[in-house]
Amino acid sequence: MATTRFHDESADVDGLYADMAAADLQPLWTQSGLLPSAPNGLTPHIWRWKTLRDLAERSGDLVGIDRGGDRRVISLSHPDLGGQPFATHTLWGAVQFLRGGELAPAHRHTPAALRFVLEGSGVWTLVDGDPLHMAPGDLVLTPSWTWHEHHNPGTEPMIWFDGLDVPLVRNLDAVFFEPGGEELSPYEPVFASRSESLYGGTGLLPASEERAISRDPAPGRPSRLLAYRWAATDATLSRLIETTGRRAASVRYSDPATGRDIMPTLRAELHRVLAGHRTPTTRTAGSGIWVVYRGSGATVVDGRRFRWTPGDMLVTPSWAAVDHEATDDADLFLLSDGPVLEALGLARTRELPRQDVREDVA
Ligand code: 1HN
Repeated sequence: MATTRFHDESADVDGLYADMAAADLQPLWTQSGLLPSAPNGLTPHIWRWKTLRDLAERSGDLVGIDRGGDRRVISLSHPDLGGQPFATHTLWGAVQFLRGGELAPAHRHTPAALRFVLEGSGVWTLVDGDPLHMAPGDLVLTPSWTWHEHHNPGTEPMIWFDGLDVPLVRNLDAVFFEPGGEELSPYEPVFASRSESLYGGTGLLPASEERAISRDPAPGRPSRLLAYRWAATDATLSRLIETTGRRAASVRYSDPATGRDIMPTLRAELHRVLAGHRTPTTRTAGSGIWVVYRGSGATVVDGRRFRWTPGDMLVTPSWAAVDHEATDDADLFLLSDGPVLEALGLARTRELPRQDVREDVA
C-alpha cells in the first residue's frame, strides 16, 4: 500500500478510505489542489553568477573529467522541486565547466540539449560528426539522440549554460542513453561545420531541401542549423531596434528552412532591452530560464523584483507576470518549453497592465 490513505469522522467512510488505500485507489473528492485555477507549481528563483562561477571553478580544480567520465555540469536545483536537479518541471539548466586540454567524451541521449556560451574560447563540439566551434554568445544545439562530445584544445577554461528537456523526457519515461565507443575523434582544431555551410546563409537554402520540406513538414524534427553565432544575433537585434525605433527587441532562434523552433521541446530567444526601458508585463503558460548575457537591470515576477548582472540565471514559473527593466543595455537569453505547450494545445499568453513592485527580492 503506497497510496495516500484519507481519513473521515464517520467509521463507515473511514473504512471505505482504508479499503481504497489498500487497493491502491484514491477518491477524487478528497483531493485538493489537483486543479488550481491557474498554474501555481513553482516560485521564481535566481542563481548568481558569482556563486555559479566559483563553484564551477572549484569543481574544475577538484573533479577530473577523464575518458569514461562524464560532464562537469552543475545543475540549477529549484528549491521547490524536492531536491531534484531540475530548474522547472520541464527544464534542466546548468553551468558546464571544461578546462583547457580537456575532452568530454561522446554519448547520446533522447533529452535534447543546447549550449549558450558565457566565457572562454577555442572549444569545439562534435555533433553527429559535425564540428561546431563555440565562442561567447553562440548558441549550439545537440538535438535528441545526436552523438556529442566537447573538446577544449586551448589552455583556458570555457563555461557555458546547458539547457535540456530532461525533466520533461523523464516524466514521459522516454529517456534513452548510450555511451560512445572508445575511439577518440582527432584532437585538433576544426574547420567548417556541415550544418552551417548548408544552412547558415541568411534567407538561402539548398534548393533540393526546399522541395523536400514542402512535401514533409516533419514536426518532430530539430533545426537543420546547429549553431547560431553571436555576431548574427547581435546584428539582427541592432537592426530590429534601429528599424522599429523601439527600446526593446527579441529574436527567436529557429530552423532556417521551416521557421519552427530549434527543437520540438525547446524554445530559445534573445531579448535586448535598452537602458532605462521597461518591457510590457506578460504572462505565458510554460516555464522559462533567463540567462543574463550582458548588461544589468531587474526582472519583476509576480510583483517581486530580482536584480541581475551578467551570468545570473532566473527561473520564471508558468503563468507568472513578468517584465524586465534595464539599467544598462541588456541582453537576456531565454530557454523555454513553449513548443511543447503549443504542440499540445496548451499555449496561452496574456498582456497585463504594468505590475506594481511589492517586494525587492535581491
Ligand atoms: C549532457 O549530456 C551534457 O553532453 C550536459 O554536455 C548536460 C545534463 C543532463 C544530462 C545530460 C553534455 C547534461 C547532459
